[in-house]
Amino acid sequence: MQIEPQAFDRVLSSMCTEPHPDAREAAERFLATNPGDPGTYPTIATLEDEAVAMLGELTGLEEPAGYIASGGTEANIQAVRIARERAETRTPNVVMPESGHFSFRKAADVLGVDLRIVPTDETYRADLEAVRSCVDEQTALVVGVAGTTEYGRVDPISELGDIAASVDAMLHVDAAWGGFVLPFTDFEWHFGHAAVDTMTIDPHKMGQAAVPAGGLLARSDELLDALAVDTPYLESTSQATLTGTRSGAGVASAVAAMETLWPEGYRNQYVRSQRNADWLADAFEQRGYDVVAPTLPLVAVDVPRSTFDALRANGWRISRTATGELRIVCMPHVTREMLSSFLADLDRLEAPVSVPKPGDD
Ligand code: 0PR
Repeated sequence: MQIEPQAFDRVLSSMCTEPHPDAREAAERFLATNPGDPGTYPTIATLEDEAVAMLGELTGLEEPAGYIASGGTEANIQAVRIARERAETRTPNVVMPESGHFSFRKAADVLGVDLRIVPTDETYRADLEAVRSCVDEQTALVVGVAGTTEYGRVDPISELGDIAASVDAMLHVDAAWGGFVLPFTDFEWHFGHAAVDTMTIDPHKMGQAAVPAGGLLARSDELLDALAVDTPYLESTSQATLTGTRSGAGVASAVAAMETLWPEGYRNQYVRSQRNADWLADAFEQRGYDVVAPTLPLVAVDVPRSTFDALRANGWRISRTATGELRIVCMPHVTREMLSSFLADLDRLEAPVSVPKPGDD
């Protein structure tokens, strides 16, 4: 097979990125290992413990429970599953702001829970009044997002925790994308800041690990126990993961990326990405576009549909929010040069077309 994967030089829509060279190398070495069978593959199982311990360090948790999942979707499904298992009612509901990721829709569907979606406010964050009036005795879980997929916003996590506690529900924070940049901001988002029970934080997004490496964290082993099933013919006795055979490459690459980059490498990356996002937002504003000011390295801007289509036709990998704004995620592979070249294409495409006069060649 001679085909090479596509380059990253025009990718502005992805929440994944080029893995760090150390992560790539570790992934290749551990390609044939299965952390789903720790009795047979003890080395990768030990590495997974390390990965979870390091994720705990990022998220204010001294003795974290958790595992490296296939991605944010699996981690979110499992968090809903924990809440459902622990709920006393047989008709549990989950309350989530509309900015929550669509993986919760899958979770609700698979797990048979009622997903209640509440509006966000004018700052694109969970509307606390709406959450308060939506929760009830059947609420098993309240979801807050720390780094929303569309606008990079951080919900008021601590207040959501209070609301969850008022009805004896759990609090899950989805920091799938934001988790590796938030440690360098003033946001209050993690286990050390608020009554968070479970969290999604994905090394394969801002963590610069290879795909697949998602992260599910829980405040205590007891929460994870809600997921455990017996594994009669394995040397280990139970399994809390959703999938069986899992990617040792993902686990090893997550450890390698975190060992190399935590904390200074990630801090430098955050600063660089945030500067790029702020610079890009300014550049759009100077051109007269409406911009949703970036609070994390993600810019949303209102450009006409025809311009968006023309940029895509020019090879730019860009995507849109549900309401149609162009969305640019300043991932590690996104450089200032790329953004300048993107803006040059935008200027060229938006320039008034000069209509040739009769007689012109
Ligand atoms: N939670 C949040 C906040 C997310 O942004 C995402 C993914 C997930 C959970 C689910 O994670 P997994 O995709 O790992 O299961 N957000 C992006 C999306 O679905 C991911 C993405 C990745 C998009 C690569 C494009 C891309 O090229 O839109």
